[in-house]
Amino acid sequence: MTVLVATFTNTGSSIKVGSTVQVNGMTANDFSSPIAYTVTAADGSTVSYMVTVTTVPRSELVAEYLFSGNAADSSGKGHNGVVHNAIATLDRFGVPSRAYYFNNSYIDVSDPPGHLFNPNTSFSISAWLNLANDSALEYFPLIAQDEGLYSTNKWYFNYRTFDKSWNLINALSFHVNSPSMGGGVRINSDPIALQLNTWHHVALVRDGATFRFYVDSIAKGNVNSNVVIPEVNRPLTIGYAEVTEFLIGSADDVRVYDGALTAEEVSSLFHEDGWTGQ
Ligand SMILES: [Ca+2]
Repeated sequence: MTVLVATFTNTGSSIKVGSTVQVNGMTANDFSSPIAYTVTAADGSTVSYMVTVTTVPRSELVAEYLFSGNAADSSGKGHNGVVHNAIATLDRFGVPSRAYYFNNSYIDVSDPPGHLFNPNTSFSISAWLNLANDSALEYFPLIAQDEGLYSTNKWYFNYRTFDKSWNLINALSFHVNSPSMGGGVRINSDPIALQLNTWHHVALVRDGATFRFYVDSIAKGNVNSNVVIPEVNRPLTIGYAEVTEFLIGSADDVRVYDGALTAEEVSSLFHEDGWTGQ
């Protein structure tokens, strides 16, 4: 943070931070605090822009799957995944073997059993999804822990085109169930209609009694819920849930945090490595 070099394009005659002329891709600054960039136009008039750098703290990261040729957990917490027939594929930058394509395949993380994080206070899930074209599908599992079908212990984050009653919803959905919950709870984002064959960043943040959804860093719904997520005595799975539901498409950079990400931190994850959208 203390020696970061910015790249920028500009019109006008100069850009300064304080009295120091800034050179694109050259001048380093300390971004521990917001910095004012002052642009001077040809007529001598000036405009200042405050620039704030947000990084996502890794202290609350409990699992991180960058899929750089395997499903290793790079969080340092040792929750390594095992790949079951998922195929290494291009990531959003077009780099080979940096994401996984799923089609009746999955990754599971069996060590250790039980919660990787405390789901009943605050947690966050961040990932990239690229849904393949299959009009027959109504659900796209991203990540889950479940003991099976119906009213078994589970939490399950997915994208759904239809709800249980076959109403078109096109929403990110967080489903919780247990033997004592009957039909369970479905917490849905605003309608979002993810484009197929396109990388989208999706995020779910639980901040106490509020669930927040984001797509490509844009807020897509706040839902109040005090749902109690049960202990689930089954492995965490990526690309698969509830015995029969499989992701058809690619996923990448799946991260789970034991804390609530801010909107700025979600935006920082969306823009990671210079991504500006597809
Ligand atoms: Ca990746």
